[in-house]
Amino acid sequence: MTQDEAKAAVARRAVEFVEDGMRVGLGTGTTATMFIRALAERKPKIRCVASSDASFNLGAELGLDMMTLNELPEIDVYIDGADEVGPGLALIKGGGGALLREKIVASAAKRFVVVVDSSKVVECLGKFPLPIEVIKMALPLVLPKLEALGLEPKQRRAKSGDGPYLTDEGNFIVDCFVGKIADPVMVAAEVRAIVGVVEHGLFLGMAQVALVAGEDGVTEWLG
Ligand code: ABF
Repeated sequence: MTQDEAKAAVARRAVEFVEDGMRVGLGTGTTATMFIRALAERKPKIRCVASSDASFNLGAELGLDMMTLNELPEIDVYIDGADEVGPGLALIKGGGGALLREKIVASAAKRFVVVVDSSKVVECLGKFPLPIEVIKMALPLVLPKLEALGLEPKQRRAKSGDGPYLTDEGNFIVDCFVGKIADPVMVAAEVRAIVGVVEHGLFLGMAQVALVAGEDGVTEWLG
């Protein structure tokens, strides 16, 4: 099974978590995009919010009833990918740059189902660089503080190579090359305490279910 086939398999399985009448959070990234497409094919009678402009626009284009959190502040199920899934369904997210809105939508959901291929599953978080969203003017203050924590921060550049990467909220992203995050709760608290940090990509105690696709098909893990 290729990585794309695995992503497609979890995306299809995730559709089973959605029932007519539900308020559904749509995630961001390639796996979430496959989920949105598979969901829209069924023409469900649901209302949706999205964790990025890209997913909002895709949902609207495919005929889903897209709303804002203002109109739909409570969500039954949020379905999104991740960059790493560690013990206890602790996650690193934000490789796609949408971590702030992803965490906001996840926090509004009764149930967060994370959808990944098995290459994302790790015994210890941190091999994938930890993304941190930072207010633009605070960057010169935040970078040395992240360095002092030993997090090896590097500002993300735009994919076009043209200037810094900007999130949907107009903030910078700093990727931290940690290697191993032995104590994610402590790192989350240290990073959050830095003034100018808007949010970090550690999603701890947020996901209730992980759908993981590997050679044996899709397995369901509970957090
Ligand atoms: C979002 O998309 C992000 O949190 C994460 O960075 C990415 C997952 O990657 P993929 O594109 O492989 O689904 O879920």
